[in-house]
Amino acid sequence: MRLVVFGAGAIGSILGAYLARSGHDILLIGKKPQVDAIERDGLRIDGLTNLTVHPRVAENLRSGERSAMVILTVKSYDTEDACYKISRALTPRPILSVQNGLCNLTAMEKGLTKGGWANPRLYIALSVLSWGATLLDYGRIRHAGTGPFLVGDFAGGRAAKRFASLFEGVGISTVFTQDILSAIWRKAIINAAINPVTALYKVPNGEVLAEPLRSQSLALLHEALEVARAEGYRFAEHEMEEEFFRVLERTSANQSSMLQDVTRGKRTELDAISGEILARGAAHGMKLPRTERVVKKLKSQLGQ
Ligand code: KPL
Repeated sequence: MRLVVFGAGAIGSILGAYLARSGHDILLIGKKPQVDAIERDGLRIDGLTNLTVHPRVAENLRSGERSAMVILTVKSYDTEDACYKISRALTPRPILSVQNGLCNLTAMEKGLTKGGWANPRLYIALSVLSWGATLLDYGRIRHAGTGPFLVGDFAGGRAAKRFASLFEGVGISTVFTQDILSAIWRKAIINAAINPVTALYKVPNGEVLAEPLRSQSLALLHEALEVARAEGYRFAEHEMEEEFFRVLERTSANQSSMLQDVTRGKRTELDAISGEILARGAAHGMKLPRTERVVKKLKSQLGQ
């Protein structure tokens, strides 16, 4: 099948590589250094999977490109712009977000509508993927940890089930859920607890299992959980804590995506994760001192 993977970061590259290995014709859209490296040497994945593939790569999506479906793996702050470009180049078709953060659905709808798609919700599928993935160098990615891949949509599974069978067909186990927004909130709570702390102290995820970072992260988890509750999501505290520890153990050797961004001097997804939790908390009149403090500290460390 011809497919576009829009976003050649660590996750987009691994998904693209799995699909290409199984014979799908993949076009990976990425930034120049990544595109150049993949064109020259191929795309190499190490760790849980070891493979080298040679997908087609480009910096931009050409109008009329053939693609049955689109997989969106850009950073959350690029979602609207990427979706605008996709909808300018392609007529409506299923599009799956594999991203972090709480704002992607809104940004996708905005971008796709601006580019001319009517009723984008009919085509949008969302997902939650908790894999440990690191961009070691351009064209070289380490796949360090797996976890569940949940997909869902707003059209009774019409879009999401197509992606689920696509990924199942290439050996990536996928679970369809009726309630993907709950799953996204759960992931955002975990990200809000782990990512800013690992980015601030520059430690791999596993170090959050020990004190003093464990208590600091758990405090962030509890604040984010309160906001989720105010938004109508009733997650049990002990279940969220268990999930938090499970993710840390499964990705213990890995650096969080936020720490990788900080290390590489890239913009982080702090606003789309903790910033959005603060904004939604404020809308409910809530005070979130621990989240506020960590956001402030990290922003001042990054000079923002
Ligand atoms: O999603 C993640 C990330 O690094 O962004 C995990 C691995 C769950 C850590 O929060």
